[in-house]
Amino acid sequence: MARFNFSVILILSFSLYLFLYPSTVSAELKRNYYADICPDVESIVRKTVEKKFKETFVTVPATLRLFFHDCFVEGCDASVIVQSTGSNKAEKDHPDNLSLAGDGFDTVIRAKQAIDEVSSCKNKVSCADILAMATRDVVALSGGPSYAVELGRLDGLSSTESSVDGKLPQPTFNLRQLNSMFAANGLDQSDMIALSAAHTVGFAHCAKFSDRIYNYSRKNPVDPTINNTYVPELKQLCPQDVDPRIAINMDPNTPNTFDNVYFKNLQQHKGLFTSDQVLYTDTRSRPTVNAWASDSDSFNKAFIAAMTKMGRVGVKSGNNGNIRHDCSVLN
Ligand code: HEM
Ligand SMILES: *[C@@H]1O[C@H](CO)[C@@H](O)[C@H](O)[C@H]1NC(C)=O
Ligand SMILES: *[C@@H]1O[C@H](CO)[C@@H](O)[C@H](O)[C@H]1NC(C)=O
Ligand SMILES: CC(=O)N[C@H]1CO[C@H](CO)[C@@H](O)[C@@H]1O
Repeated sequence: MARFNFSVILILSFSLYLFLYPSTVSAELKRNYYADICPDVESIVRKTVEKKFKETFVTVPATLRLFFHDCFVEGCDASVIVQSTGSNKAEKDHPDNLSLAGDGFDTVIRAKQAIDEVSSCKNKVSCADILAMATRDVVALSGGPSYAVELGRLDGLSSTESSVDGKLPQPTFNLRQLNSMFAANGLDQSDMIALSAAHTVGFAHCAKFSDRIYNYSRKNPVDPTINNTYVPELKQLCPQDVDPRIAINMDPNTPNTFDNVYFKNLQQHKGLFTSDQVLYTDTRSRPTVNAWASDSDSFNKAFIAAMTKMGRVGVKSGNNGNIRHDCSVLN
């Protein structure tokens, strides 16, 4: 009887293991994946990104956010880059993608072109890896840490608008909601806080936070966790009848530098979204915010670790992926 129970437990736990395995473990990535296939790939991508960065700073936030949205929806498989076709609305047409600025897409398309000009590299480097490398490069170009990026992802075989539903965090989220959505991607609270600091660069449309300054609650029209001196500045940049296309800097102090000022802003109650400010307001995450506000080296280390972990989410291999000939079109 005892032995019978034991084997039942073994079988049950093995089935549970098989059930959990695909979502928690991704294909092996490695740093020198293209060493024999396309040895110069990283410098080719970097040159493209540098050129694009000189043309427009938006390259930085656009590429960084694109990578995040790619990884959180169906894994880091460049499915976010696919264009909709007549019959299929792709991920990028979901309302949550709004302001996935064209410059992020363009960066990947241009790098792919440059790579494919080298005959030995042609159609050997995945769009998903190009986006991962370009993201590393934009972070470094804007003053953030540089890191060795893991490679070996394949491109996904599908991209649908409906797959985005419920996969991306909303700017109104509280700590519990943020933690649960990041945990679903294998990322813990520290990773979540480190990655949120991506809001040290880039822009937000007024509608994403205007409730915080005009329509917070019945009793209080203004969110009391916003700095008193910041409220009038925000109201001036985003009047109630503002053109919906207007977007403002998320980091009011150093908007064009990837730095830990994001955390200093939170300490001064200048986080733009509820989901930013809550990291300081909630005492369960505040110690991490304080630590990284005063120590940029430890923030940089945490950011690299979290980006590397995010880059492993839902990676495709074998029959689950391929290498796209055109990043915006499924093969
Ligand atoms: C923690 C939960 C997060 C929420 C709720 C959130 C939400 C948002 C929202 C609402 C915007 C403004 C979009 C617009 O107005 O068009 C934005 C912009 C941005 N987000 Fe996040 N985000 C989160 C995490 C992240 C992460 C993890 C990254 C990257 C690692 C990231 C990178 C960016 C960047 C770079 C921008 C600026 C985009 C641009 O200027 O084109 N965000 N985010
Ligand atoms: C204010 O918020 C409430 C509840 O969220 C909403 O129903 C209402 O339309 C908002 N009003 C304005 C002016 O945005
Ligand atoms: C509000 O911001 C100012 C600087 O603009 C800062 O001196 C002050 O401490 C902040 N107030 C709070 C409550 O964080
Ligand atoms: C860059 C991009 O493709 N943006 C699209 C995001 O989704 C909206 C609709 O929800 C489209 O209008 C945008 O063109």
